[in-house]
Amino acid sequence: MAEVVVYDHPLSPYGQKVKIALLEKGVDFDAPLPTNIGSGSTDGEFARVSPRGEVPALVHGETAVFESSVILDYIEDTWPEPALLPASPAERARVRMLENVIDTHFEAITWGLSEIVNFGRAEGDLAASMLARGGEQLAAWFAWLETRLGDRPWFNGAAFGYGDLAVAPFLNGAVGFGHRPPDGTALADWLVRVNARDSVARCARDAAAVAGSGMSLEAVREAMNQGLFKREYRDHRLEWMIKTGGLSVVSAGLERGNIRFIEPFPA
Ligand SMILES: N[C@@H](CCC(=O)N[C@@H](CS)C(=O)NCC(=O)O)C(=O)O
Repeated sequence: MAEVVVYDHPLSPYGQKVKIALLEKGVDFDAPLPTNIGSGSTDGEFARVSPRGEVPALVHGETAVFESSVILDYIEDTWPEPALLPASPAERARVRMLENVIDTHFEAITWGLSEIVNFGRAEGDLAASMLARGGEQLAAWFAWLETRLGDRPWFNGAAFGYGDLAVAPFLNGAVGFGHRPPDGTALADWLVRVNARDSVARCARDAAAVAGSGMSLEAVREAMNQGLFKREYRDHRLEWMIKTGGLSVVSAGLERGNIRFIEPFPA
């Protein structure tokens, strides 16, 4: 058993951020899949260390940390070499803002596409219109990211770092739904460059292996009907559903009891 445990699901871009940081720093870790993840009723050590029932959660000796950005701070503080954050306060703030935008506004879109494509939450015209709007939103974020990258080789600056691991898993997620940065853009070139990095490539391979071995859509729908999934409709994800025309998806989920929100943590 490694000294560090990261509760994880290979498809989680947040989990990938954490694993990329550990791989870059050469920290050995185990990455178990929590039992019942996504069911709304997790248990054991995972439930204790991750009261939201979310991956990633990191356990290192007596220390347990949830929330990927907080975990990344813990990793940087505990294993400072090689440094992943840029050196100056202004540059650190720049990549942390980038991370925040990607974690919230960008991820909500790929999560929403997954709810429709993989979990069958909408059908027919509604599904088509939500998928189209999601594609338009991603294209707009690609254009914004192009301006953030500017003429830097890496989002972090002169070398790969925090700014890059905070973007790569999420862009790869969008590519998985058929939305990629336009050819000839700096962002498209960066995506090729970042995916050549061993740490990023390993996480992308693990994610692709799980995606390729996933349940059929019929099996997922059957599992939903049996109440085996109760997915978290949190903050920006809920906003995405509503602003993209999926209020009826939220209502249906509430009626059927297959979506969940965060409750107060056990005392
Ligand atoms: N803000 C959290 C988000 C983590 C998160 O949303 N994880 C998802 C997987 S991508 C999860 O575990 N969801 C559990 C569920 O839907 O029940 C972080 O940065 O760690």
